[in-house]
Amino acid sequence: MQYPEYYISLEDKYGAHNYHPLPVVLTRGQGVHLWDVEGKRYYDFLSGYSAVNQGHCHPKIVDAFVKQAHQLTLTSRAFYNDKLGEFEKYITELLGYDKVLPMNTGVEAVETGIKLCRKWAYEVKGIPENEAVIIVCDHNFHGRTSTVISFSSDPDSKANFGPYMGGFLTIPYNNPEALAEALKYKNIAGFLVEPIQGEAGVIVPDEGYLSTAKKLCEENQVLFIADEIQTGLCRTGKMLCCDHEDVKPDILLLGKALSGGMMPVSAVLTNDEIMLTIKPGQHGSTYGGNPLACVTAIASLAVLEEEKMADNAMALGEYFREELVKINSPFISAVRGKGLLNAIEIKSKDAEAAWKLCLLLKEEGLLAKPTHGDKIRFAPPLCITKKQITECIGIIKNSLEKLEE
Ligand code: IF1
Repeated sequence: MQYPEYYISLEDKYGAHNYHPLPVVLTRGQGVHLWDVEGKRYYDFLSGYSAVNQGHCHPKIVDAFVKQAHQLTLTSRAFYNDKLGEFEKYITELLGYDKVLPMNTGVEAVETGIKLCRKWAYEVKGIPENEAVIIVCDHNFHGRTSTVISFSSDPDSKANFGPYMGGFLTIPYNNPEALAEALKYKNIAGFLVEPIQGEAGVIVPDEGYLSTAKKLCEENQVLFIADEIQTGLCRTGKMLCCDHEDVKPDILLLGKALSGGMMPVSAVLTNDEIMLTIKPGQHGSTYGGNPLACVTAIASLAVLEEEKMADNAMALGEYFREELVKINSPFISAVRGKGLLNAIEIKSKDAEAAWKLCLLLKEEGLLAKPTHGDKIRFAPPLCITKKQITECIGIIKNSLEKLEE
């Protein structure tokens, strides 16, 4: 065992400086807990940015993963394998779609959704070649490829990575009138939206926004593409966040918790009319649909269902926000969220207050990370219990009391 400083200095010296982590070096995880290299235990309130909804190293997912790792991990899609079809059947039946296209990272699912939408626009809707436009929202976060950052409004993600990809039109989020106006433009193919904007600071749109947006898209023969990479898979208290408004996206993007944190697994689900516009050789990925990913994904979805994680997220999310409000701290200017995807906004003269609070939380045994300076996301694994949430509220309260003006 080495001191934490050792591991931090290794990353600092040999790794790219594209992150600014909290100074904690983790070595083990189980359920809602993480342990650092000195043996200190923490509650994980980030859950790998919602990739470990099922909890760290869930035994059922680990078993499926290890068993398959001994048997067969990758064939490429040049051949069939005996796990891909089973995964495809499982996930399409579970979520009610005709077909699925498996990829790896979240942003690859977004790229795939964009490509499918464009292909459908040219070959089914009849938009003239290279003229298709996809509407996106201000302050979106959909990943970091050069296409996806082309329609980001975050200067950090975007600046000096040009030239950018065209064919995107940005409108304000949570604004059906703006969507209705944008849909009047020529050659609109799709509307890409996060049901809750995660990176922007857990921005929950008004009730009815998603259903209105879906209806407007339908009226204009435009595909409603939901990025549920962060909001999906029980995080917000339903299997999908769109389920809160009984909206069924034309194209559904999933990632993160699809593998319970074991490996990158993402998926795009849609109907035959859209999916079958892509023919052999027109899209793919070496690792997409590999048997190890497929069995891990089936186990990850099964755990969400068997352990009723949506219901737990819904009930404990309500309780958590209520208790946060009761703390009544002068530093908290907003509490918002849905299910166990939550955030607080920190109000202080000190611009570093949110970072300092996260350091205090770490000392008290809870890990969370600030974004945009003043927001802190609270998103524990969905296997957390009421007793544990209550203990965490105590930790948050103590830390806020130690925070200095
Ligand atoms: C990072 C936030 C979370 C996503 C949505 C696609 C992707 C993401 C809605 C891409 C990824 C991440 C990536 C992570 C930080 C993070 C994040 F802070 F940006 F908002 F989750 F909270 N669509 N979200 O949220 O998925 O390719 O990364 O698998 O470090 O950049 P990916």
